[in-house]
Amino acid sequence: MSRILITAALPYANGDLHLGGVRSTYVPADVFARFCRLSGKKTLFCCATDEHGTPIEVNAQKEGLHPEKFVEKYHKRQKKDFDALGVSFDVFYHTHSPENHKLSHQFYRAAQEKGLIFEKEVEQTFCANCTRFLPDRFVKGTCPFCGALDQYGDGCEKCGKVYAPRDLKDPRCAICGKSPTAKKVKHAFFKLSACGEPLDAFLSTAALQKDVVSYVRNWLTDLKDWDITRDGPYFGIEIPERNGQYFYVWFDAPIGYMASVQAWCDANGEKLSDWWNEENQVVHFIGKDIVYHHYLFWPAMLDAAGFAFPSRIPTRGFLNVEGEKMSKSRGTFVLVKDVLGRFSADSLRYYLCTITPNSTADGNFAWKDFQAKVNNELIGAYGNFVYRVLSFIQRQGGVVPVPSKGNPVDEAFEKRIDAFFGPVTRDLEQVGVKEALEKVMAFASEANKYFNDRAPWHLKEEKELNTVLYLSAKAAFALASALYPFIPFSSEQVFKQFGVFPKKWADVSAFKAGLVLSDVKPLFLRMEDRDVDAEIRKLLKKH
Ligand code: B3M
Ligand code: ZN
Repeated sequence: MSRILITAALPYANGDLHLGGVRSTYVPADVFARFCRLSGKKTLFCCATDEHGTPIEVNAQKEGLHPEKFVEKYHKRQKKDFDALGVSFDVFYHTHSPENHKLSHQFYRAAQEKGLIFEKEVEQTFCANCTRFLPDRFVKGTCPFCGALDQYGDGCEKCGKVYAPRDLKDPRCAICGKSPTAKKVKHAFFKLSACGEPLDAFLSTAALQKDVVSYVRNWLTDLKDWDITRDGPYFGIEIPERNGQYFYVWFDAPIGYMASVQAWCDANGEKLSDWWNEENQVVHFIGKDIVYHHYLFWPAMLDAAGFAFPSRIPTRGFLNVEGEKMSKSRGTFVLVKDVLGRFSADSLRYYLCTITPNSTADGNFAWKDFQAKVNNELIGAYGNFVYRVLSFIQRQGGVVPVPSKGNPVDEAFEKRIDAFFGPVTRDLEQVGVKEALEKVMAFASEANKYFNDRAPWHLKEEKELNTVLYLSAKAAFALASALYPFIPFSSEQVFKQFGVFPKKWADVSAFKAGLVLSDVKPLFLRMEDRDVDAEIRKLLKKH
């Protein structure tokens, strides 16, 4: 049976998880991974912290920690957030690892053998006082575009323009404050300009996201060779034959996907080649800010090293908060752990799925919208239905009753229970999380309507009452099964109340008359105004 390998973009071990990343990448990837596993596919869901590069080195210095200690600290914190959110990685590894070291050298050598690595002299910023090269973040100065003071060497936080450290007016070494000089040095380049043909073939992969491919194709005519080295000291993977130079973080970062698979395989007696091959699917979930790296650099590197191209790269847009760009200083930079401090993981997962279409469209997180979707849809259409049905049965003795045939309304409803999975499955196969969820919720409304119309509290005839209760309970079980990939915690609660778990995706045969209900209680807490308003006030305070 073919296998499916799912990866989610590797978060920098440089801070806590924020809503933008979980909305674009981790929640959709987790929904898909859970759906694949439940569908019986052999699935491996991998991620790691991205631990190299200058921003990490700079921040480690600020915290007075060695980069190794620093990334370890954030790796642990992110792991905790992922667990709390129910993101079910099979492996959450590190890019600063022996596996990644080894594979990065393998990729480099393979590219060399294919003639895709060449040397070129570049001018780098150098601090004579510190006797070191100063990569982007180690240089500060005045923005050449808008004149903002005290900006980093890689771009201006005021006007958003991107530039090289040497473009800064009045550049200074961020460590000692002295003005740096320029020094010529040889770097290794990856000859992306020679990869037009394989990249063209890759971009013809049918399952790639059309809205992305259409603009990536424009870049093919002007492929720029890529500087993959950085001068030491640099927190990264050293290239011994280049004498004190390191791989640029973006060279070893995607190899980190593979290194995580390798680490998992070593621990589980399997082989990397059993996962990463032409027969299987390799699916990378990413945000649209890293399209260039995943649609060009990475496939070119894979091709050079003789590995299969990815099958899909689900690519999602940015998240705004209350209509504004996420920004730390404006208080719109919302952390996962802050939301989970007050509201449940399933509420957050549900809401994020409703604002994440199968495209690069940006989403907007708004507290009042979050509250309305949770209270009206998740609880109003689903949670209350399940609770009403199960507590009704509980009051009748707590056993799922035996149904009878004959009533056309009931029979039509039973057909709907069996049929609604079909379109949901098709959406999920295409990684359409929002689209699939909307279809499940449409069925929840149908189930509600059925329960209200058939009003079991008015039914006197036992056979009829039993049938309505049986079918309503079956609908509740089917809904919990269909919602499991999206909101696993509450679905598990429903399965426990029934005492059985679904055997497979879209298979409700575990549900039957005679099941004894236990511990029936509401699945969710309403989001109250006072809590939501407190979050909004927090946001306004920073404005
Ligand atoms: N660490 C995070 C980002 O730019 C970056 C992703 C690496 S994926 C191989 O969003
Ligand atoms: Zn200096």
